[in-house]
Amino acid sequence: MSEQRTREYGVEGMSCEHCSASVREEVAGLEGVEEVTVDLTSGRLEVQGQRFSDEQIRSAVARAGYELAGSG
Ligand SMILES: [Cu+2]
Repeated sequence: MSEQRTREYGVEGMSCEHCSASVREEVAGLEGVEEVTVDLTSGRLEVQGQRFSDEQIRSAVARAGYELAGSG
């Protein structure tokens, strides 16, 4: 059974479009992720898809070189 979900995260440290593009690419490459929206100004990351976990998102954001807000 496929369960569609939408989750929002905050990303710290993005300062330009290159940053947000890196984050978007890494997260979009995750299995189960279908749509990724990154708002550079607010640092908001919105992910739509199926069966992705917060931990996967955290790792993908880290690979891009950034951190989820409030992850400490
Ligand atoms: Cu940048």
